[in-house]
Amino acid sequence: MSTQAFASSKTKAEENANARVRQFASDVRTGLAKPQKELHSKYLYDELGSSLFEAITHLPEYGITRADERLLRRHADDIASLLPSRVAVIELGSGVGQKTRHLLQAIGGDALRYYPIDVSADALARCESDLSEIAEVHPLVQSYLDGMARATAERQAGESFLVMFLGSTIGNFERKCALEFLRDLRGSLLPGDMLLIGADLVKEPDRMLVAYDDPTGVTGAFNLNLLGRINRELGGDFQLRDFEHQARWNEQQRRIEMHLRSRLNQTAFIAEADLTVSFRTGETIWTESSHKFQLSELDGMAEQAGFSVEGQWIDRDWPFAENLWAVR
Ligand code: AVI
Repeated sequence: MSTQAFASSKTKAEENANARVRQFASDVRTGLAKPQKELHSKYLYDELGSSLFEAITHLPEYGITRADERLLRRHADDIASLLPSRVAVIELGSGVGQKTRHLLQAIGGDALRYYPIDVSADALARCESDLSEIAEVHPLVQSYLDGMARATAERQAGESFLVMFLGSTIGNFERKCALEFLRDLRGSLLPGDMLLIGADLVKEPDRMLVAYDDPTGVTGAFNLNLLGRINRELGGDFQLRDFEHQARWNEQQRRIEMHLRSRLNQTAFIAEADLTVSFRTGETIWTESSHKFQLSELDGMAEQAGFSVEGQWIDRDWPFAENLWAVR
């Protein structure tokens, strides 16, 4: 690369990074001005947040990842047998891609292309080194829909895509937004393409609550890191010790909500957002929702988003459903 080309690509990268900081600052300003203060859950996942989430997936109280992996391990051959014969795989929010290994092996073939999409470059680097013996790995450090556009642009003649959206990440969308997202996803696919989507099912509230408020405090650290991230990236002065993690089951909306509760009356300043924000004792910032699903609801979502249901596998130890949908 010439010196000039290098300087211009560096400037572009800097511009993108500045735009990301401005967007983060603007979202923080908007979210903290609401009567129920909130911060978008996508900001939980910087490099430290992604590592803490990876640790959550190993907690004995958090059954989602193991249920998802069990289903994929036990039913990989059944799932593969329902896929079109020439298929390339895209995974939204792959992380290190550990759960996907079984299905990639079951699909097989000499030149299986796998496009893991994630915001964590570290997780994707591990994903590539772990799975490159099974598939040609094309990591994409991008948002879901941008990554989808990049991957589907590489569709070859006669080929279909299998999109994987595992781990019940669909539950982190508000129900209405989940449907809009699935419709957008459907819009970026063609008839013959398929979606494998994992969804956590409603279960006893105590079991769900402890999964999001583990006694080791890993989920608490994951949640509090959001304030740490604001301090690091936006020049905030949050005292993390003056907030505590809280998980709540909202029965009416069938979701676990994570909040950060202020332990005292306090004020924080966020330089990049030019914002001073006050908290009363007990006031919370709502940081995440994890919606839980009924089986009948999942089939309705497929129908409304333009998919047909081709298969469903349920884990009995930790009620969780793996769903295979085809583009109609
Ligand atoms: C990524 N997502 C499906 C997780 C969940 O269960 O909602 C994120 C998480 N939040 C706290 N623990 C795990």
